[in-house]
Parts: sequence; structure tokens; C-alpha cells
Amino acid sequence: MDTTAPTIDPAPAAGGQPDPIATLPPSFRWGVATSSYQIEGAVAEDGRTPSIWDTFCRVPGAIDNGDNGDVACDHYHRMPADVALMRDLGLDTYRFSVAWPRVQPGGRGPVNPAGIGFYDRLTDELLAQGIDPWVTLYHWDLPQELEDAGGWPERDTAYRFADYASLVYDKLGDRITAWTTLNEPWCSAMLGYAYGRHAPGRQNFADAMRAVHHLLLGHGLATQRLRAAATNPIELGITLNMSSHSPATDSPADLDATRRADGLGTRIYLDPLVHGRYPTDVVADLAARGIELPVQDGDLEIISTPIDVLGVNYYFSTAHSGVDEQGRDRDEDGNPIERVVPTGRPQTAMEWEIVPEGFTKLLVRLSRDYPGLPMWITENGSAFVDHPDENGFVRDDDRVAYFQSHIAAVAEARQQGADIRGYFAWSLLDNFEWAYGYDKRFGIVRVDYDTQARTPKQSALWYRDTIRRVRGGQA
Ligand code: GCO
Repeated sequence: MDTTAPTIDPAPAAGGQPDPIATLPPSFRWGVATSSYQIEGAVAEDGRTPSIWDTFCRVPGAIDNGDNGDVACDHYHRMPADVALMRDLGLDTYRFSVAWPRVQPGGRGPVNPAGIGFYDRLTDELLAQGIDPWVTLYHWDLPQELEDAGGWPERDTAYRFADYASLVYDKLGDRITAWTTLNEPWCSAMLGYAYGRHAPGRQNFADAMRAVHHLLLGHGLATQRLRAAATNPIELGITLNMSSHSPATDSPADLDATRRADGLGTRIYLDPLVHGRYPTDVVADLAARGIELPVQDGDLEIISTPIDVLGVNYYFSTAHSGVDEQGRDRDEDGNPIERVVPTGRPQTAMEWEIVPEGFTKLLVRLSRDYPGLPMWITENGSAFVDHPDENGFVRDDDRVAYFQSHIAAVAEARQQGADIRGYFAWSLLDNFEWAYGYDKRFGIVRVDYDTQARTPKQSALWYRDTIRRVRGGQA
């Protein structure tokens, strides 16, 4: 960490108002998040076999600029220095994901010692630096062989996932307490199987709904396996990406479009996870499309196996209309129109609207609809077009402003009773942003992909200083 770089004072709250961040307790926990395919590289090293993302990146046009994760941030070979960056930021914890095809090549059979060895070393390096590991077992890199056997629409994949989870826990459970099963099942199911925007690139809504159920089943099976295996303290959970949905107008069509968005975006996951049932309105919506979730006896009891934490990934909120630009309320297939409409708010480089108030609204709603479930912000951050100086330093005022407004939003939700224990900034490093490739930079540390040099941005220094102030009680 270049400690000679300017120490950035947290920007004062707007309008001289007291800064909500100052209300966060010194016990609040701070981290950064990454994921295996987005930063590791070394895709064919030490026995790793292809994931669906290795395959998808070879589909012409699938990824901007034809980018792929073959090298990414070369984290596989640079891990100790990256952990030292986290130490210099003063972090409490680090959220990373384990690459299934590295640990269990082909998605079946025994553990690959060289593959799990990387995470073994990473765990020890983190603990040596006083940083608590937070594991995500699945952040989208499904072994290709399991996709070839049907992928997440296939029920057996859920059982393969539980087997894999047990292998990882057997090796790392003695030192790691925080375990989340899935990152964003909505992305896996909808972007991967309905919209074709993510690996494996399928476009079949019925398959996506099967994937939803089997992802949740895999979560439940893995949660039961790890809970049963745990001989040390363990905190089990899942990470969901969510937003606040609002109607563009108070028309019945817009109100119903908003209900649908919330149903498929949030309640189809949290209701079975927490309440042990799918939401009846969503089940009815699916039935109207001739789709029935492949629920078998006992599945919902497995899926609703109690968890200890809910990971919340938040980036933006959306307004919804039930009619298209021509005023029609049905698409060419006769399905209801669900259209996101712009509200004129400022946007990030992802063209996501910047809505910190939607973050507070979401967190308060979650605390009221799903009470008793402690929350962690497992991802929050923003991509902006960065302009490095001659030394690679980026003065990213826009990203600092995003972090400040959204961490303040978390503090305000806590003030309204939401039980939020910690915050992971997305992301430590600029990295492979899925279908956008490397053009979109979310890191608080800049990566020069030609040299792999890491340079903390202003936002890293701001984050470091904010952590110090909150931890020291002087925010
Ligand atoms: C997600 C994933 C991350 C993304 C980040 C920015 O939430 O989509 O967890 O892998 O890179 O959110 O889109």
C-alpha cells in the first residue's frame, strides 16, 4: 500500500447533516469481496478442469472484447501480495469463492489435493494477517461436465453440489467459520438459463425455473451436510442479489409488474429459504405460463434448513412498468410486460441507477419480512470510468461518493432496526466483469492488466480511513 498517497477524509455528509456512518458501532465488520473466476486465472493449472465460464467465453460474441478469465488478475500466483493489500487496508474479513472445478475436477469424485491446496494456503495467509476468511462455495463456475449432464435444471446437480461442499469443508472447516453456499442464484438461473447473458448461455425460462429450485435444493443439502459435519463454530448462509422495486406509475399494470419483479427477484428465493414455501402469487404466475416448479416431497424442508446469516448484494434499485413503449401489456408470447423504466437518476458505468435510498428501503423491508436473520452486505460497489495518472493512481471521487452514500444507507437501515453485522466492498481488485469482460472496473485497487501491477485508488484510501474512524469511534 502506498502510504505516501493522500489520506482522504470521508466526505462530509450532504448539507452539513450528521454523517450516518458515524452511527456504525466499532464492532461493525469490514471486508472486501472477490470471486474465483473473476480474479484467479490459472484456469488449467494444478488439475483445474473447465467450468461453464471457460466454455462460455469461447462463444463468439458472448463476452465483450472476446475477454476471458484465463489470466484475469493472476491472483492464483499473486495471492500473498493481494492479502497484504487487504492487511494494509485494515480489513477484518475477506469474502472469496472456491472454484469447484479446481477442487473437484469434473464435478465428481475425490478432492484434487493441488486444487484445494490453493485455498488451504489462502486461508492460512489470511489468518496469519489477522483477516477472517468468508467462503462462498459457488460463485458460478460450475464444472462443465455437470452442465453437460443437465446443469442446474437437472436435480442431480444439487446432490453433486452437496458432495463438493463437504469436500471443501473437510479441508478448511477447522479454520473457517463463515460459509455461504451460493452467490446470487438469481444470476445463475436467470442470466444463465433464461436470458443467455451468462454461462451456460441457455435461453429457456422453464429450465431457469428448474434451476431456481435445484440451486435452492443444493443450498439446503449443503447446509445440512456442513451443519452435521461441523465440529467447530460455523455460521451458514446464502448470498442473494436484491433491489427495491417501485412502480413507474400507480396504474394497475405497473403495480402488477412491480409485484412480479419482486416475486421473481426476491420472494421466490427468500420465502422457501426462510418460510419453507414458494410465494403463492409467483406459483400462480408460473402456472399461467404452464410451468410448475419441480418440487418433490421433503424438498422445502431441506431448502428451509435454518441458516445463520443472509448475505445481501445490492447495486441499484429499479422502477417498473407493465406496458411497453406502445402501451401494450402483453409481449409476443402473450406474457405480461415487465419493463424497467429509467427514472433520470445518475448512473454508474454499468448504466445502473444510483439509489442509496433504495438500499435502506430494501434492508428495512428484509428485516421486517424475514425477521431474526442477521444480515451482512456481501457486495456493494460501483463501476466508473477510471483515469489513472502516470503512476497508475486513480482519484475516483465518483466511487468514493457511491461508497459513502451506500454505507450511510446501511447505517440508516441499522438505525431503523435492521440487524446488519458487516459490509464487504465489491471489489478488492478490478476484475473480469462477466459478459462485460475487463472494461468495467469495480475495484478499489486498480489492476494494470498488461503488467498485473496493483495500485490502490482513492476509494481504497477512503475505505481504509473510514474503517479506522468507525473502529476507533471517531467517524
Ligand atoms: C454479481 C456478482 C459479482 C459482480 C458484481 C458486479 O453480483 O453480479 O456477485 O461477481 O462482478 O456484482 O456486477
